[in-house]
Amino acid sequence: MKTNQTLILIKPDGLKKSLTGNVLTRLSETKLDIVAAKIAQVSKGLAEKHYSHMKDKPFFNELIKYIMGDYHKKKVMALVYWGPDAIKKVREICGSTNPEEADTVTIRGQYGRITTKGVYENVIHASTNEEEAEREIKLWFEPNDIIVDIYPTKTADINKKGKTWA
Ligand code: IDP
Ligand code: MG
Repeated sequence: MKTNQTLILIKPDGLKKSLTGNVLTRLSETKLDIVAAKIAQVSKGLAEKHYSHMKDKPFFNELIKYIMGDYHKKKVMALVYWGPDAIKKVREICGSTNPEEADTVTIRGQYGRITTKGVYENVIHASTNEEEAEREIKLWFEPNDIIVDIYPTKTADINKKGKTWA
């Protein structure tokens, strides 16, 4: 087992449906540590960076609107979970991308749906592998927001406080 970290987003449909508590309770089954958490509003720039690997998909524009909260609430909850096999354990409890194919006891199987426009409203995002986790965690969080040292940092120039990603 390898200790690693993963970015989790409770997406706008999860917040709109008051599923935050349910999702966090399901995630606690993993016995991982929460090492960062915040509520954030997703700008177009952040949304497009987060989903940059999807930009050629026919549903890309809908996906950007979805994660920005155009259809629900304009906020997401972002978290970093850390511990043995964090990436794998969290993906397992999330279930398959398509909420109708996801095992019914997973978070996406329990709470997700497909809209008439064909968007998978699947409640939760979780990083797929270590490279994706690193890119995403650095996109969503500053080093000082995370209570463990997971990636190398450098001290920012004297005009700025704190650390930045090295
Ligand atoms: P993942 O979230 O399970 O890692 P990705 O392939 O990275 O799945 O897709 C990112 C997000 O894009 C999904 O969570 C879902 O919201 C949306 N998505 C993925 N594939 C489809 C599709 O075929 N139709 C509609 N939406 C999709
Ligand atoms: Mg993905």
